[in-house]
Amino acid sequence: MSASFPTLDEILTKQGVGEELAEVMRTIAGTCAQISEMVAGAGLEGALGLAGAVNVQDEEQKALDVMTDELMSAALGACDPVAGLASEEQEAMVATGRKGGYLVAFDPLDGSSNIDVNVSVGTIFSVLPAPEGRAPTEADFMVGGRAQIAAGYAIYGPQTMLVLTLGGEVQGFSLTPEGDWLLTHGDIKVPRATKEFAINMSNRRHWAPGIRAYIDDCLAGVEGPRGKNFNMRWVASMVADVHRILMRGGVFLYPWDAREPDRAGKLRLLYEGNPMSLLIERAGGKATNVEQPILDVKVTGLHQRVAVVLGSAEEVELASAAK
Ligand code: P6P
Repeated sequence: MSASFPTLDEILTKQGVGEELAEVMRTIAGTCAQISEMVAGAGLEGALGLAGAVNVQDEEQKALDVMTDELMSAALGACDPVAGLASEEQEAMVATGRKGGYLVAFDPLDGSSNIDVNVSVGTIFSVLPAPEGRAPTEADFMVGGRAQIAAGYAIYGPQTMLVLTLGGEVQGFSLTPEGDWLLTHGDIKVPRATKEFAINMSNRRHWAPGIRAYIDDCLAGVEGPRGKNFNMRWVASMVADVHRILMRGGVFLYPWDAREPDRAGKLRLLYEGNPMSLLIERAGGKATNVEQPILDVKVTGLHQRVAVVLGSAEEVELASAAK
């Protein structure tokens, strides 16, 4: 282990997060380390491909979706300060039988459609306060993004990293071969300006006019109204796209589109929009659903969808204001 990088444990102690929250973070970090190993070995263990089932999102589950959900659910279910959990892969929340402490909402393996083609995927988590003196209900998860105590993700890529905020700055921890998380990226900040946007261009005909105009202006480059050329990226793995933006700036858009007007977009508010928006805001960026900051969006369901425009503040402001 490198002597120059502090460990996650040392940071949890230094930041005085309290033993209960520290235990929750250690449980999440330890489980993500196990998932990293599981993902890396999937091809060898025959764990690629479909699980033969469909989840609550009506999406075909990958074998690893099921395996990682079971891992996260078991670990958090056995973590004393956790009173309840909600998973992208499960219809209902799970009460652990304990009271007080914390609730954890998570997407155990985001971007799993990339697993079989060896592209980065990740785990996303959101830690909320649990009600005191009683068992939690589904409504206790619907307190809104600004109530989050902690949030973050693990990215399983060329390096495995854990990027999180405990309410203050955004910190990045790298996983060592020995299974330790070392602070390699302290106080991550998103540059206010960027020349890089991330969107699934194949959906252009379905977008609202404002987003279409914003993207067309980016595509017009130096000859257009923006007066500068843009680059485009789309990994189709939110964790990978958000991580790139935290590392070097950029704007990520998964906007509302006309195909399903009753759904705000594809991404889920509780365990994708809210945790990623907390990270981005704490890193000096912005995150909206075009109409308002995502962290202010009223939560009305565990699997509620939300349109997402997040990243470098200058671009989020322009995209959110475009008519
Ligand atoms: P599309 C992965 O399935 C995911 O939920 C996000 O990680 C990602 O940003 C998005 O969907 C990709 O969606 O429509 O481009 O495949």
